Amino acid sequence: MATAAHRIARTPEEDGPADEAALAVAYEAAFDAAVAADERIEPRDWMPDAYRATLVRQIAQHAHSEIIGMQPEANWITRAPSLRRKAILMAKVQDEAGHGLYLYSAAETLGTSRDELLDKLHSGRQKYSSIFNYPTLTWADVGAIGWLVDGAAITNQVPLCRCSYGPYARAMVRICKEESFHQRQGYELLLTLSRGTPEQHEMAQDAVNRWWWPSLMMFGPPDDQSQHSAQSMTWKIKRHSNDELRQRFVDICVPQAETLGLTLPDPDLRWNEERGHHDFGEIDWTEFREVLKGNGPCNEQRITQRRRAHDEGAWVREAAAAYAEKHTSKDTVQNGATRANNGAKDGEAAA
Ligand code: BYC
Repeated sequence: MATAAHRIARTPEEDGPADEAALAVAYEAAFDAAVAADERIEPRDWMPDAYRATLVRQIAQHAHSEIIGMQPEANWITRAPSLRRKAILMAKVQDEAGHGLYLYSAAETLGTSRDELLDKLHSGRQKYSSIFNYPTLTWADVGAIGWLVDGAAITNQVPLCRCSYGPYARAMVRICKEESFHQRQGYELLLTLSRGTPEQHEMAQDAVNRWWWPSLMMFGPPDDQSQHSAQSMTWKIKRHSNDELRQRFVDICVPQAETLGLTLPDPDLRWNEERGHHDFGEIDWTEFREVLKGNGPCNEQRITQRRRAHDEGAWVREAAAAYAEKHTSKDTVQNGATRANNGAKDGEAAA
């Protein structure tokens, strides 16, 4: 039986000459039906231009966050306190690079090249997550990033595994599995520090104090100021609003902080029996907006380092392109030769 998604995969050519306006209406209706039926929209399906643009915006911002997000933690690779911690941290930072690759590939299925997206990141025309504009001052920050930043990422990203756009949803499945490992390593690191010497405990507490509020900002502006949420939820790109996910994250963190023996730096944090959730204090949205404008503590450093890494990697891209080119031409020659050979053999057989 043809599903709505199959119907929208049909192109105008397949439908034969018809009234273009009527076709556009039919495609839009089929797209809406596919979304309503929780079917996946795939790259070759018809989709509204605004849906495509929204996905490119969100996936690009997400991909950029993954690769910029390598920087704060990479800062501690050379100073990890043991070989075990160093190996774990290197694996984690490498995972983030991989996540960037899956996401840039997902964006490519929408017709946007990785070069184009990187160019927009480097020229400041596309954003990355606010969270990566804060410094990693001590080793405990690696733990706080794992517990809070990766924890917030999982809370936000698990629902994205059900995103209406197939390639993004599928990329998120693997990303979430890896993020879950990242979150646990951060939690275990903080637990070790918290149960260590008084100085180590204090270092863990200080890191949590500094990362708590920026982690809450990761979920984006409050719902009444979120310009994209309503449309993204109608399209089932987002499944929950920013405030819903933020609340879920706070509710998850409170008991975890108790087990860690650490406090969350919010005097207004308390259980609300009536709501069945924790109330929490006012987020400093002025700080959030300033970070988004480029005025956070590390914005300049992060983007400068990213541009430098890109420039220094130019020779790798050139070598890879030359290698691919060489193999394509070799394959073409070889395929040509094989075809000629096969032709000759067929001729022999016929003779
Ligand atoms: N930082 O209408 P809204 C990671 C922007 S990676 C910066 O609510 P939307 C990790 C927003 O883009 C973490 N900008 O937007 C990696 C929009 O501006 P534009 C990244 C933000 O899209 C390595 C404007 O504010 N995760 O976890 O409906 C190591 C209005 O917002 C932020 C993702 O990207 C922010 N925090 O919702 C460890 C997940 N918040 O584009 C961890 C996928 C909002 O109009 N993305 N803005 O100029 C999403 O789920 C959504 O895009 C957001 C925002 C919830 C972030």
